[in-house]
Amino acid sequence: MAYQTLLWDESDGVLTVTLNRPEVLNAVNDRMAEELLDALRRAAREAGVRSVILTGAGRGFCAGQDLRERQAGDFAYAHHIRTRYAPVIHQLLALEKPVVAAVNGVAAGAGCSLALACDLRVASEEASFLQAFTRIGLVPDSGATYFLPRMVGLGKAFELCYLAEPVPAPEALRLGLVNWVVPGPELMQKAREVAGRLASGPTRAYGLTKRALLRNLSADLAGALDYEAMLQEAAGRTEDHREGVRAFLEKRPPNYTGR
Ligand code: LHQ
Repeated sequence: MAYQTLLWDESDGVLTVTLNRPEVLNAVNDRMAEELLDALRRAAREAGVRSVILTGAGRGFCAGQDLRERQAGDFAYAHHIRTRYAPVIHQLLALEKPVVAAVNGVAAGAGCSLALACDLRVASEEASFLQAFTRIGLVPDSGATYFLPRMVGLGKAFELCYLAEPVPAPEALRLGLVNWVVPGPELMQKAREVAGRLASGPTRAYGLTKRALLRNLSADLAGALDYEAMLQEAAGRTEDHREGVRAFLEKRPPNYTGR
């Protein structure tokens, strides 16, 4: 698929996907939703991709649904969310490779949900996070009501969703919405540093760790312990595990290949 709304850039095992409709702060139209899903599926398939950065072109990260694409009231809302947004969120979580959001500017509505569905977030000092939905009489979607309370607690989630005020990057850091905040010019360097480190790590172990953390969000202890045991069976059979132990015993840094 030739991308019209995304940029795909791959180097040293790190794939950078850039949402590229800067004139509308990378608002999501049908084409972008389709392309993003395609790009994430491709990232899963390609063994050379060992970590992913998701960022936005221009001054915004993503302003959520393109509100000019259809007139308010004319969306088949449930169908639109089920067919455009939910598959992207599912794919981000199902992608068994680390995904880092490099949040370069405002992340609003479903654009904020996209950032929250990534594994890690680096934000520039100019970034902000906005639960824009209730501002236009809508309900938080695309996973916002799943991730927000888990990240910031239920009371704060209510505040962010009801009052729909932008959360500036330093406050987002304090709340645990982001992992790092850096000056704008250093954003991609920091994101590449994190994603690069992860791309040279034990890819299968990261993928299985992601599965365990996500699935065990809603497990009981017995279920969580058992699921971990099952995944360890798979991690224990990888070449990277053998290499990790060898490197430890030989007192040298490991050379992980993702196998
Ligand atoms: C936009 C947008 C945008 C189009 C900025 N669309 N053009 C799911 C399913 C079905 C239906 C509905 O929704 C959903 C999920 C959702 O995502 S709902 C939430 C949708 N998003 C929003 O409500 C956010 C709307 N945008 C804003 O509130 C502001 O643009 C923010 C706070 C993000 C940024 O404000 P400013 O920095 O002041 O920028 P701006 O407003 O001047 O925007 C720059 C341009 O981008 C402007 O175009 P223009 O031609 O006037 O320069 C905006 O119209 C355009 N733009 N967001 N979502």
